[in-house]
Amino acid sequence: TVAPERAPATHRTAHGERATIADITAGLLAPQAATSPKYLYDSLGSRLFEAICELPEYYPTRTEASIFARHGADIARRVGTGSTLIDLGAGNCAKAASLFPLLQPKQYVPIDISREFLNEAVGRLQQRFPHIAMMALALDLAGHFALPAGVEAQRRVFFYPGSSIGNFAPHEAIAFLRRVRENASHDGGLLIGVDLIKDAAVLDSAYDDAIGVTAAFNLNMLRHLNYLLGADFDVRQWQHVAFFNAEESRVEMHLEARTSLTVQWQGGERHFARGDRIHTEDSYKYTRESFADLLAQAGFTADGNWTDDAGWFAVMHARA
Ligand code: AVJ
Repeated sequence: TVAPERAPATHRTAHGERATIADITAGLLAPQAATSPKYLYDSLGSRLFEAICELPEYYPTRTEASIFARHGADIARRVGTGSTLIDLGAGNCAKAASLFPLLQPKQYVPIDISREFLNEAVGRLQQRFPHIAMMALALDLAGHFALPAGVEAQRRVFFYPGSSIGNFAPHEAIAFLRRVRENASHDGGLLIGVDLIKDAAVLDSAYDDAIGVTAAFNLNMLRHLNYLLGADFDVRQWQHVAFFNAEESRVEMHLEARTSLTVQWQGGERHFARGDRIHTEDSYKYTRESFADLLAQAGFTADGNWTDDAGWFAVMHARA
């Protein structure tokens, strides 16, 4: 079953998220123009992200998978079997499904903003794992979220892989993890994937790959904004810029004007000089210590972490 969406369908991204013209306009008109990374994900954007995950330069997905493959038994000992596995931003549910044999959850609760996508994935999964109770929830995790009564209250384990936490600034990440903990009850936990600080050249190429898939992913946001706002961005007038900002410990993505130009949309217009940028995404990187500290600030107790040989990515478990 999928919970009904409550908010009126005004403007929605391909993932079903409410996109307010006013919000996007405020970002585009700010002294440093910026947009939320959620606008990277229309249907083409989601497929481009899937392609990014196959790139040799984009190490997070395969490195995380290698950690689960190598340390799965140890991870399962910490997490325990028979839990209620709550998958935050589940998408196609593939990552969680690959852990079912190890974690043997009693109930699986995938949460994603895109209801249709989720419904399809869960339908298929339920046939493969008929003994696991499944309850798909279409929820926007950006706000306060409360889990409905059908979600088992005992042994809730929240699963947040892929370093999705990196899109939050640290203070936002703490607030988000506090909300997760509030939903976890006393005997719950969190299993999370965290991307680690590493050589800047490795980070730079992971977000600026040789064949330009990440560039296409970033530039595609302009097409999406054209659709959402009725804007007149000319994609060819912009270029992808991505780099590791060591001071802020984050990879930044920007779209940079290649020429002097003006963009108009429903409710606004802005001139961009050549070289001006729109800040489209931050992807924060941590050390194992700095992330353990962040977990502690959110009220969690760190309980096991695993990494790859190069120390590029970490999977961490914490108790509520
Ligand atoms: C989906 C937020 C984890 O930050 O690595 C990939 C998104 N952006 N390449 C990341 C992304 C550019 C990704 N997350």
